[in-house]
Parts: sequence; C-alpha cells; structure tokens
Amino acid sequence: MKTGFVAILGLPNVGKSTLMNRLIGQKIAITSYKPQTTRSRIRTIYTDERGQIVFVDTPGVHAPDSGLGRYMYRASTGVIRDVDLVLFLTEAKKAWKEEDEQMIALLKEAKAPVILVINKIDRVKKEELLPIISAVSGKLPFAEIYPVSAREGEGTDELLAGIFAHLPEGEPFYDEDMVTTETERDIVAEIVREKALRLLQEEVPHGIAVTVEKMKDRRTGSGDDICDIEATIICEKESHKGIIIGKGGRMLREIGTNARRDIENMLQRRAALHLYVKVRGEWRDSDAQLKHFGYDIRKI
Ligand SMILES: Nc1nc2c(ncn2[C@@H]2O[C@H](COP(=O)(O)OP(=O)(O)OP(=O)(O)O)[C@@H](O)[C@H]2O)c(=O)[nH]1
Ligand SMILES: [Mg+2]
Repeated sequence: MKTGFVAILGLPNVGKSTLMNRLIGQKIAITSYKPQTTRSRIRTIYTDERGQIVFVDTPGVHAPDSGLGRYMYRASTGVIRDVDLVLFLTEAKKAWKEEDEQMIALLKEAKAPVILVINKIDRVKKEELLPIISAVSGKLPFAEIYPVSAREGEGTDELLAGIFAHLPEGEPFYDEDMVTTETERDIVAEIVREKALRLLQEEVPHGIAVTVEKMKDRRTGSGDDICDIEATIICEKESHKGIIIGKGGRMLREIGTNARRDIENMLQRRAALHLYVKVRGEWRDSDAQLKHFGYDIRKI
C-alpha cells in the first residue's frame, strides 16, 4: 500500500480546490471565480486499492495585507516541509509573471518531490500547450508534469496514478470511508461563505467570516428529520451589512437558499437555515477575533 500527505500549492485562483474536489470525487472545499477563496488548510482523504492519499488544499499564496492574510500565507507556505509530495498548480497561460517566480523560489525549499500540474488546459488550444509546458518545466527539477483540466476531469486519473507512484509505502492513516477531517459545522460555515463570495461584489466578500452557532436535528410532525442551523455572517462595515442583507432582505435570502441546497446535499437530510448578519469592524486585524472565527495562526 502507498500512503502519504500531498499538499496542493499555487497562486490564488488557479483551481487548487476544484482539483482536490475532482481527485477525491466529492465537493468538500469551496471554490469561486474570485481569488483568495480558500483561507485555511482543508484536509481530504482519498482511498482505493492502491493506498491512501491525504490531500492538503491550501490558500493561494499572496502577499499578506492583514492578520488574516498572514494566517493564510502561513497556512500555505508552512505546509511545504510537512508533506511527502507537493503538487504545484499553475494555470495554462502564456505569460509567466513575477509572482510565479516567487512561487518557484518558495518551492525550492521543498524536500519532497514536486509535481507540476498545469490546470485549465480546456482554455487553450492543443498546439499552445507544448510551448507552455516547456516554458515552465525547466524552472525546477519537477518529478513529473501533468496537464489537466480540473473542471472537465481531463488528465486527472493520470495525475492520481502519478501521485501514488511518488508516495512511500505505508499503512493508511484513516478509515477507508473517511473523506475529510473537517467537521460538518466547518463545512456548513464554508458553504455559506462560498455563496456570499459568489453573490457579493468588490471588497465585501473578502471581509466576511461565517460562524455556525447551532446545528441540531429535529423530528417533524411528518416523521422526517430536519437539521436546524443558525449561522452568522460577520462583516466589517455597516454599509456591507446593508449590501449583504439587500433590498427587502433579498440578498440574504438568496445566499441562504443557495447554501441550504448544498448543505442538504452534504447532510443527506433536510435543513432549515437561519442566517444573521453582524458587524465586527477590522476583525481581520484582531488576534482575538481571528481566533474566534477559526483563523488561529498558532494552531496551523
Ligand atoms: N476553465 C477552467 N476553469 C477552472 C478549472 N479549474 C478551476 N477553474 C475555475 O477557476 C476558478 C478558481 O477555482 P478554485 O478551485 O476556487 O481556485 P483556487 O486555486 O482554490 O483559489 P484560491 O482558494 O482562491 O487560492 C473557479 O471559477 C473555477 O471554476 C479548469 O480546469 N478549467
Ligand atoms: Mg481554493
């Protein structure tokens, strides 16, 4: 049996979380078209007859501009030395930028092998791919190179085989039916944040945190189980609160409806979701608040 920890690292928005979800065949990590979607390490587990892979999805690496940013930076860069294998994810694009060079400099610290994964190949023509691969492949002594489309599932089976090939022999860490170490509460909070991210514009979604105050099953009159959930969206300004609630509560209702659908899918039962909105000015720079919202830099 092969077994080991595999970090997924890269710049924001390259498709790390989409790829991880695709590889495990289930949606656990939230995704969005906006950069800086993932804020913490998200651990998921893939097991088959070849062995077990523990994936660690990480926040996209970017220069920190707040306490939250520093937490995110540590969560991603700090993982490099703790894993058996690194997947360095980049997008299939023609121009190589300064921040890509900084990623390469970071990856030079890795003791573990680094697999280069070029994602979003569905967006480029076949003949454009080869020059893209050859431009990146010399930047580091990569163990392997895989062009994939996380969204379409192209090349991901080959990548999975490549990951197993580079993992050490060992016994699985987790039960074979375990998919993530995240709690249901964590996932519910993230689903609400995802819907807010996808629906809200400009700086509003980046100043949002979500807490889940209550999750409790109740038997209804007709004998079904329904999960009562209370969650709060925290934002930094009164004006943002107004935008999140929307005219006549329309925006909050839409966030809630979209979130409930995914939550019910995940829980495999009905859910009643009650959303509240609170203002906590500058929480992204307050150690106490960051800790309260689950972004405790000492616990990475
Ligand atoms: N066309 C295309 N889009 C993709 C692909 N993979 C991911 N995306 C899109 O890219 C955007 C970012 O995806 P995420 O998975 O959230 O990216 P991420 O790297 O986890 O981003 P951060 O968590 O912010 O660092 C989303 O809109 C995805 O749907 C792909 O293979 N092809
Ligand atoms: Mg992500």
